[in-house]
Amino acid sequence: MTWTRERLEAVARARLDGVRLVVVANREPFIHIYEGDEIRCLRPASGLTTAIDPLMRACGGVWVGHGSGSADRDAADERGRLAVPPEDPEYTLRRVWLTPEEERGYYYGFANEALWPLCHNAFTRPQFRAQDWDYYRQVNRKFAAAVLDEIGEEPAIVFVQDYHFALLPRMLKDRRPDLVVAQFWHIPWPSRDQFAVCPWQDELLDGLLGNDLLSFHIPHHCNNFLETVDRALESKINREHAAVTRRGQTTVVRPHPISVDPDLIARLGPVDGLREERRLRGRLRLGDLPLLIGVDRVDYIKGIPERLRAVDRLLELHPEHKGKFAFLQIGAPSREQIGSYRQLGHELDCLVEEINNRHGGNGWSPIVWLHEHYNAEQLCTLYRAAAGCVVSSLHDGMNLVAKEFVASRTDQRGVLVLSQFTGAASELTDAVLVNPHDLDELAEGLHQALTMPEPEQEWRMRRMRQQVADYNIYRWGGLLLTEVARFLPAHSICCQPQRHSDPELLLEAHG
Ligand code: GDG
Repeated sequence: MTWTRERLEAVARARLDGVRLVVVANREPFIHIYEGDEIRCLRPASGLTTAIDPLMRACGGVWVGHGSGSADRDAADERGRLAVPPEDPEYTLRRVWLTPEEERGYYYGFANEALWPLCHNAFTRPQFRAQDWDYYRQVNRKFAAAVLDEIGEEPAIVFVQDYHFALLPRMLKDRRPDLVVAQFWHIPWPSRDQFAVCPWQDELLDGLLGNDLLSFHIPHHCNNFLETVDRALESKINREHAAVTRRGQTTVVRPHPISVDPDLIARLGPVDGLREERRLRGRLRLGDLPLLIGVDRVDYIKGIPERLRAVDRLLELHPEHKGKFAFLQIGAPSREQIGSYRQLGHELDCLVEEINNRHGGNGWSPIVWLHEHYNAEQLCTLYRAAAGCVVSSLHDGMNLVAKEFVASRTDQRGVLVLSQFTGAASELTDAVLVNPHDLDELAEGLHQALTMPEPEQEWRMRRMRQQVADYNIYRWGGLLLTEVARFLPAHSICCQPQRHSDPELLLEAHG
């Protein structure tokens, strides 16, 4: 039976029954900014908010996040609270205020210059600064205080998101051992030798072992985590049940591949999609050329330079494509306070100019580079207009762009060229899978996207669409919730998983 929003809502009601759900994520799902004297509400571009927002809409509860917009204080009450989505409220957003020093040290510093490169095999060296680490601890404490304030004396499930809060689970458990705490780590977990270079690995691991449940996208990341703990800390590891016991507390470690809402994506976009496509093509001077597209935050893990060099190589290997297609790269600006991200932006500007100068002419340029944010409707129009979508991440926990592309292709056409180093590659095995470090292989992938016969596009796309429909975001949320609810004391839930009538829940939550 397919997972839907309604089924997730029913599971949430049955499992939570009066127990509060508190989600903690650095990023807020809605951000208020000043434009002149006007306040505008925006939805930030990130895989995490794309994935958790539907879960919150289905379950209700509180989302605790960093209030980072210029008008955020004015749009919230004195405790930093407001009902969201603003036009049709379904849950509460609680904003936590950080000083500029805290944001620099905790977010840009430790989370994004130490943990992010540490966990991704993208050959960018992590920066370990003691001051950033101090801020990371301080901000984790600040969020713990906000969560405890929201919960009061009530029972609650706290669902922590990502690498910004490795210390938070232990802090919560120390204060309230009765809370159920779970965490989803949205990025890969590296090998134990890679993680061991972090000067604070023991504290980070101990913090994470405050969770009752710790979840990653794929089994490989779970195994890496267990091996890291085994090497670094005094603890008891039960391999058969993928569980770690330390200081009298057990943490189970489980894979849950995140996904998207394919029905919502299929409905997204303008009523007259073709007219919108023509308008976009006209504005970008693309004529009727077949399009290859890339959509990413500008981040060194996404393999964007590799992809552009593959366009260059494609034109060397297959000059017959000259003048016959365009590669459209959307790069949403990201983390620009960090030097390596600014540098990447400059590198991309230069690379595009160099490749376009080498191969372009007669009014044609192979690459169109749009270093700006596009809205979700525009992205869907582009996904549908494209002959192929290229995801060439050097390493990626999952990669939701790949799944969004597939979900938007209601016409069963289009080719997905996908890096084998994404979590998505273990599910979307009918994509053209490539090693982004192998320039010729990536270039051949682009060639395949431009030349694949329609019947082959169709059978590959049908199978990938089925996969995304079956393993959608509601399934992710429903199975995680079911698994987390098993940690609630018997009196606070109305039905235990063993008594649930849905066989898929029983099998998957216990399997
Ligand atoms: C992390 C992990 C994991 C991109 N540009 C624009 C825009 N986007 C949206 C996409 C997609 C999201 O941002 C990006 O999601 P990803 O999954 O590709 O990547 P990360 O942000 O790195 O997310 C990743 C994810 O967490 C979830 O667990 O999959 O591995 O790194 O939804 O559509 N959205 C809009 N304008 C843009 O210009 N509106």
